[in-house]
Amino acid sequence: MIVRDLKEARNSERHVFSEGWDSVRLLLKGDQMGFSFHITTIHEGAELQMHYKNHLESVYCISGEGSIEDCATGETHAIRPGVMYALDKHDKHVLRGKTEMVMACCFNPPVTGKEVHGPDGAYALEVDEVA
Ligand code: 9YT
Repeated sequence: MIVRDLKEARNSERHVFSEGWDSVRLLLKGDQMGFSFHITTIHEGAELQMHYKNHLESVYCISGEGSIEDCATGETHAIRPGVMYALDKHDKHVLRGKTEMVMACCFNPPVTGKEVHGPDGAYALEVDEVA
């Protein structure tokens, strides 16, 4: 069994920071669960273009308000607590934080912890790396 406390993970290398967001990786590939699990904070006013070409992701909004734009259709969906979105088609999207938003996220395949967002907003697939 794996038990982790978000407060403790926040003060460890599991907590990564980037422009407009930060994220605590509670589960990574190295935990061998078949998915990774993150508590991500989108900062107020952030506008993030993302495209996970190699990963499927589902995201549940715990707190805050914002929106997600589906770049394929131009549709924008409101995000508020209780709303989930799943990028089941590796959907290119723009996430906008009207306020700070706290999101619980799962990735399949799991994030290793060593990815960086490429210029296209994707994470490369690092098959051999274990976080
Ligand atoms: C909301 C969202 O896209 N979260 C992604 C997780 C974050 N980019 C991470 O932990 O790398």
